[in-house]
Amino acid sequence: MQNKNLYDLFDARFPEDRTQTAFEGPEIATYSFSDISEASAQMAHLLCASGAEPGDRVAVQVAKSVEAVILYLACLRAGLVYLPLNTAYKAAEIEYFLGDATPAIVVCDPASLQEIAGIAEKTGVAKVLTLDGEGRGSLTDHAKKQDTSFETVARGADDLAAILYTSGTTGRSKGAMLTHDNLASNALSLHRAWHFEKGDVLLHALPIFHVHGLFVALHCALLNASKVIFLTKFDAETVLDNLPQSTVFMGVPTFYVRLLAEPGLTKEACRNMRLFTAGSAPLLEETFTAFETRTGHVILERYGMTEAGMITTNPYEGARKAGTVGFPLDNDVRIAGEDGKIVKDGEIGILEIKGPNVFKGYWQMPEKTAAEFRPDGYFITGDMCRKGEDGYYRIVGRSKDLIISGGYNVYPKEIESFIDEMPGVAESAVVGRAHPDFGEAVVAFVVPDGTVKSLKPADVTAFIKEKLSNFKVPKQVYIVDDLPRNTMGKVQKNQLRDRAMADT
Ligand code: MCA
Ligand code: AMP
Repeated sequence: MQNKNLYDLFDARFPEDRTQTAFEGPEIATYSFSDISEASAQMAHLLCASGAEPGDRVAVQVAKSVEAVILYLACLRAGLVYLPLNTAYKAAEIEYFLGDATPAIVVCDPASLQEIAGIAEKTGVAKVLTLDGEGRGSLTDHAKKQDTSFETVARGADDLAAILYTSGTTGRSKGAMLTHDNLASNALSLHRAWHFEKGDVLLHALPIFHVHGLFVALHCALLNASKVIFLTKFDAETVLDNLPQSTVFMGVPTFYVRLLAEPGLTKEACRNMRLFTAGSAPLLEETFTAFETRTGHVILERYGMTEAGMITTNPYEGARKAGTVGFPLDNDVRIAGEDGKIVKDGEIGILEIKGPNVFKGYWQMPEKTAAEFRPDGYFITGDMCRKGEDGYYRIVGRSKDLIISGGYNVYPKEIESFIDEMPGVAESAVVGRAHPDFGEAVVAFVVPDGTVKSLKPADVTAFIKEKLSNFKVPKQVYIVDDLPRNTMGKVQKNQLRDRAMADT
């Protein structure tokens, strides 16, 4: 077997002088490339000594820190499958992920140790380790005692490197299985497409439990042996303070909306910048234009999804067009109708893709996997797309019932099912409404069943907040007598969206 371990690809590109800085930032210590390789070796030893064997999953729900990045690299080195979890997830959500993925180890914040240990016991996870936002916890305490060299475990191209859960339009979340080759091929494509060059400094403000912050941003920097200015969270002022020392910045549209609200966003602040990229949700044309006017920089919008990494990108050289996602990266794309028939150029259809970046399938869900692939191997993205006469692809909507709020995906079905279980509720419908900061906001329409006296919007919000992640909590709840339905009995979500919009 030819070794395709992704870590080895990074390691081969680390600078000859490993004392060079890999990570630094206003809230963190400075880490050299040798710090990264030694600490990841120590953690890899610890994970193995804790009983994990190649192919085992390591579930991780921790605050953003360089140690969390090192943990990811340690998992790659030990041939383990990294399973990052959004820090917003609450106990019930975590229980599902642990039960489904059956990891050998779970790493959590020390503050949630008691709760996670309880869930781990219930779901049969053998080992729980802790890591806080400052890099402290039993993980690093024990790792420090381990050897600083580790022979990276050989992996085949098709072996799993990570599982990332994506919510589903129906039923529970699905774990997208990503192989070493999926991640490596996409990272190399982006590194090339975005012209990463010697001396680039990446300003990193994204969370590291999703594809955008973990793979798109970090992989480009690691492949380039670039210094990363690593911010522990997005804060517009901190980003502006660090822009003059940076050359590349990647963000979701909300980041750009918030940066534009800062008077400090000027051409001068961006004087050393080479590239701003945006994605995870549609970038509004007004944001694109305002950013260019203020900074002189044209944001490069790209499009992707958890199951495939990045799929298309606007060109680095050549026109970057607002409202478009550019051209396919190193994957084949086609636009087809629901029936699978390819539509004519210029017509709207669903984007289908095939290539080395496309995932291996959903973890232990062969039927769901099969349902999302065409017989000839194309994956059905569920995104409505149109190829313009200029050859640029445009994402014009979604065939899947999905809301993207500040770059986080929210599936209405999950929230509706949850609200429907609330005492006093007959049924509910959840839709997205345009939101100036988050792009889209979650809004719920709730029909009471009359068993609870005067059910209020705040009751519904409180009920959801207790059990589901904050970003899934509706920004507005309407209590209504009934839901509009068509003759087939299907809820008319467009009418609900119009009603919610009329209120803004
Ligand atoms: C926080 N809140 C949100 C969101 N984030 N509500 C809706 N949508 C959100 N995205 C809640 C908070 O919990 C809080 O609720 C209230 O809204 C206000 O929070 P605020 O302080 O404004 O939020 P924040 O902490 O500043 O976070 C906003 C953020 C963050 C920085 C935009 O959401 C973020 O980092 N988003 C990036 C997501 C991302 O990386 N997506 C990539 C996925 P309360 O007041 O009740 O506490 S990868 C992907 O999509 C594909 C592959 C791709 O193409 O990249
Ligand atoms: P996720 O499931 O978190 O990987 O989110 C992937 C989804 O985000 C895609 O299927 C698209 O619907 C959406 N998305 C990502 N980038 C863009 C973009 N540039 N424009 C429009 N939608 C996007």
